[in-house]
Amino acid sequence: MSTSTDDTQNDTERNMSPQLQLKLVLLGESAVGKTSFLHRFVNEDFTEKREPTVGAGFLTKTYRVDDRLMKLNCWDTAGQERFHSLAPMYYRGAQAAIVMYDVTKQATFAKAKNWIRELQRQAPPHIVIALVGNKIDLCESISSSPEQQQHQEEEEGQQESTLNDQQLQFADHNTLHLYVSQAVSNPQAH
Ligand SMILES: Nc1nc2c(ncn2[C@@H]2O[C@H](COP(=O)(O)OP(=O)(O)OP(=O)(O)O)[C@@H](O)[C@H]2O)c(=O)[nH]1
Ligand SMILES: [Mg+2]
Repeated sequence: MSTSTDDTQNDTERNMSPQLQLKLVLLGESAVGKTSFLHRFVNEDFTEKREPTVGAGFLTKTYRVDDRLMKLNCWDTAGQERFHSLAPMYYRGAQAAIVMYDVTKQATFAKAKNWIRELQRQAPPHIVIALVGNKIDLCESISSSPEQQQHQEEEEGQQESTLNDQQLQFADHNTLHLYVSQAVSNPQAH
């Protein structure tokens, strides 16, 4: 499968209307990296200092799958609590959801679990949910330096080096796709 963004697609693709459109919504605690992940995915870039999203953002990505064009309409929600009540507007009618947490902050995983429960109660019944632990690059830098790891643990509490048993069991129990990602340098969740 080859992919192309709206900015880079060639003239032929530009003149073809997509044969399938999918709605994707991103949910998760503020600052876990939703907007960064989406910009990495769509535009293949990363901005160090990004302002928190207000309301929601919208980006599209067009895929070519064999002879068909598929357009992904991505709604990037704001994670700050004051925007929580807007979320149903964005997951209504969605075929897919990415629920994101920060692998270095356990509290953001608790928030992700709440989003999953809300989706299970209120989103379309056949929605495909992916649970994504972002900022895996921070785990790699932690494990490369024990002194730095100890310093960060003291500052931020217990660090998670990678996916822990609780996260794996929760994903398994809820039959969720579970991935890790790093918006900082890698376009693919892996
Ligand atoms: N090291 C590292 N930093 C990241 C990564 N992804 C995002 N960040 C940083 O984390 C901060 C928050 O990222 P955002 O993408 O704005 O987070 P958000 O989830 O969209 O936040 P809200 O819009 O408030 O919901 C920014 O300073 C990013 O540069 C990552 O994979 N690794
Ligand atoms: Mg954002």
